[in-house]
Amino acid sequence: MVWNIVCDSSCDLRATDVKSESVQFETVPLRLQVGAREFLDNDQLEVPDLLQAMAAEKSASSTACPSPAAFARAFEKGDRTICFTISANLSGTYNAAVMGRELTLEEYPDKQICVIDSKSTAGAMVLLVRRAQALIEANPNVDFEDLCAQLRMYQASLRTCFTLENFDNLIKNGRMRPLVGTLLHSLGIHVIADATPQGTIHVADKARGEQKTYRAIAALMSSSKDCAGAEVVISHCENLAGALALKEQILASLPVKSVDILSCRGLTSFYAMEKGLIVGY
Ligand code: X90
Repeated sequence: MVWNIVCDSSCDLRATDVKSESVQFETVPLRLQVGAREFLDNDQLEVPDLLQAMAAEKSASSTACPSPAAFARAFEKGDRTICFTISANLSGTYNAAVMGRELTLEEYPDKQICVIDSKSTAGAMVLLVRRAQALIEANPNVDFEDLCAQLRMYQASLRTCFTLENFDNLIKNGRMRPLVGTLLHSLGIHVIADATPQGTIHVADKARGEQKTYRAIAALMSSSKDCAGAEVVISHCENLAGALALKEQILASLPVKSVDILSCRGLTSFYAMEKGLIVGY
């Protein structure tokens, strides 16, 4: 019995980040189009190269979800697969994974495949992968449907918020409404956004200066759910110093269990842009 955990590449884990005797882990890459150049968001992608190309490019840039066949190739490698995707309200990735599941089951009707919409991305997906891995390792014979139900409940308990220096790519690609008024024009204002329960982006708050921004993020986290014992994952786009300062603020003001820091892979770097911080908890 081979257990498979599959994610799209917006989950900021690399293949080497998941070590397990009993579970295989694979990420299916999205594609990033910067002017005439295409980057595949795999483990070989160098984020600084991507950011440099983005800064140099004047024409439109965009991203594209993986094909159903790419998911099917990943699903075929296991007997039982748990797949997490980026929010279906932000990307066609979830639908591609569901179609990939159908393709796989046509050929291998005995396989079991569960596709779960994370309604988020980045750290929330990392937490889902870790929970799936822990539950499978604790009981490799766990009932498949029970496991999927537990993971769906965990998904619904997770929250995401983020702050970016630059929302251009999210707005230009139609993933969020344009910022208005003071949000757009005041210098030094940091916009803090969060994920709605449906997996869309919502502007939640604003703050002036970095320390106040981190305090506002901690306050938003505390009002969004009971954070006692929560595991927190911060993804940063070339902003380790910011991630460390935010981690300190979270540990000082919330009763969370742990705060891990990861660097953004390609897809989250494309949208979070330089200095972006995304918090899953
Ligand atoms: O299908 C595609 O081409 C991918 C489109 C992805 C669009 C948005 C990615 C945003 C990632 C900001 C964090 C947002 C968390 C929001 C959760 C609802 C970076």
